[in-house]
Amino acid sequence: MKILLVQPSPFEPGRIGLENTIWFCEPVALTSIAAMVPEHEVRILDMRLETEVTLNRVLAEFRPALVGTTSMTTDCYQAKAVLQTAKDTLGDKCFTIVGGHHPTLMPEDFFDPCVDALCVGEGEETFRELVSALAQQRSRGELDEIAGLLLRRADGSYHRTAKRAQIRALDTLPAPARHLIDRYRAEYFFTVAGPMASIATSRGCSFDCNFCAIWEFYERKTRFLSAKVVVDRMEAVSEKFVFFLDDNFLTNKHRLEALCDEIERRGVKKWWGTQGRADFIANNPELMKRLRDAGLVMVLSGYESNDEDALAALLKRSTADHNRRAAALLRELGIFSTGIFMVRQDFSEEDFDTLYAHINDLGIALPLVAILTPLPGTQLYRARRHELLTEDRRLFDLLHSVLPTKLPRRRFYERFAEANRATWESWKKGNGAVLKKRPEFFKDALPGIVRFVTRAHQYRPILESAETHLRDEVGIIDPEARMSPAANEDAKRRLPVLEVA
Ligand code: B12
Ligand code: SF4
Repeated sequence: MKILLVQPSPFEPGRIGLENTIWFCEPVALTSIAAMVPEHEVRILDMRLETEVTLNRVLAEFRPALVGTTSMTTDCYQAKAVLQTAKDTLGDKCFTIVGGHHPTLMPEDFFDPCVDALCVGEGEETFRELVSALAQQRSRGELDEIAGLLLRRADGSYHRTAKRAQIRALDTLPAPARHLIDRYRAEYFFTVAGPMASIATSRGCSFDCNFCAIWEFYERKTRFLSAKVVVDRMEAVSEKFVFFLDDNFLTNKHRLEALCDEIERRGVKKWWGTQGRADFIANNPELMKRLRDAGLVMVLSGYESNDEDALAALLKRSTADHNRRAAALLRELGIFSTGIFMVRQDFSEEDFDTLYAHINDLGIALPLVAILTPLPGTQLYRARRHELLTEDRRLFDLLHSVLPTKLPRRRFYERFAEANRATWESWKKGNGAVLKKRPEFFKDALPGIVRFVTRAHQYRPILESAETHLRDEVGIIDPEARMSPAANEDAKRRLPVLEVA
């Protein structure tokens, strides 16, 4: 059977997002499910790297019997557009399916005639069974027997099939079918590290931060690839740089020790990065040193805030002291710390000043400032849904405020857009430390450094401008409604004319 899997593109070229300069990674969801159906003819299109017309052309030429796409919240409309294009081109001969975090956590966003099915939760087994059933031309009614789906009925309603049990032993899954993305592989990077391969080595997280739905998506369970299989996968990729995609990689000490043993024993020489919590880093200096010696060169951590009350309110279960100790340790070890910090809607001018001063004090290599966003599926969303200014999924990208701000909105974005410049001291301190301690990394990363600097320069004008954020809201957030009543009053007092984007 012919299958086309499509990674959607952002809805507007050049829009600010992580993928511009910070993190652009291979479509692991799609290579993972593709690996489950090796007997079929599968193609993957990464529309972030293709021209707009490619999808139409490939649909018309390849004429797949199944088109699948993936979606996090921000990709919602573009994912639907992919499936709509498939239906428009091929009609009902083509079965369409979407999977990923957003369809699992907010399925109603995909209840649309162009969507035949939604994959709920993990996709490997569900996809394999679905493809097998479609290849045998089983009737739509018989698909009801496949667990883990929401299936569209003739009357337009969706039927939820049995719950799909999670795959217990991740080692039993085949390695993702990366050969299907060979032509894109040179393009994927994390900051200066690229070309970069991505490997997901665990699923789930044992914490329950209220702004994150990872633990809900994976039903509070965490599962791991064994150290042996992780290193098999590392060895199998030709890229010098590897990113472990796990949301919380730094968690099971026993596994991390085993991973270091395995990397050392097999003499694997790769630079790798991952995501991990500041409290783990701060509390495990010896293990962090071992990981560094095994090639760890960058860690992305949610530092979130300088304020204990704010950390507690997010149910983060770590402290500002952990943040401080983690940042210092990473500098000392020569590991790049990428830190995410959250700006809240109740921020005053002083709160912005304090946050930026705190970041400079921490001295991390790459501070990323984001806006607190109640992502669909999270506790925060359920608690604050009634306050949302919009449900438009394009603005749930952590770079726009979907809640009213205390400062006048333009001022809020002006302060937010200052983040890069205001935290320059931190960049200098954090990067300087790594440069001194790991000069050999910079040698290997030289082409990536050139690309990073070029792209950063290219995107600076939009990244550092409040106008970009306001522009994106035009037609989505009502300029009157988007001010909180208090901010509105304040703005009216201070500004002769209420400026709108
Ligand atoms: C890499 C990554 C990115 C990459 C892009 C990834 C991509 N390919 O598009 C980048 C860096 C660009 C990115 C950006 C963002 N990301 Co991100 N990202 C991830 C991360 C760490 C890994 C994704 C991955 O490959 N996972 C491994 C694969 C195997 O898992 P999977 O995607 O869930 O796929 C499985 C199932 O979902 C299902 N499935 C998925 N798709 C399909 C399709 C079909 C047809 C089928 C049958 C099944 C299926 O089967 C797969 C195998 O089991 C996830 C965290 C995570 N654990 O997934 C966050 C995550 C997806 N990101 C998230 C967020 C919030 C963002 C941002 C909004 C904010 C940010 N982090 O700054 C931005 C948005 C981008 C924008 N421009 O606005 C959230 C999404 C929450 C949500 N409600 O959608 C996640 C879950 C992180 C979190 N802690 O909550 N991200
Ligand atoms: S934010 Fe990180 S630590 Fe918190 S639940 Fe999500 S993945 Fe786990």
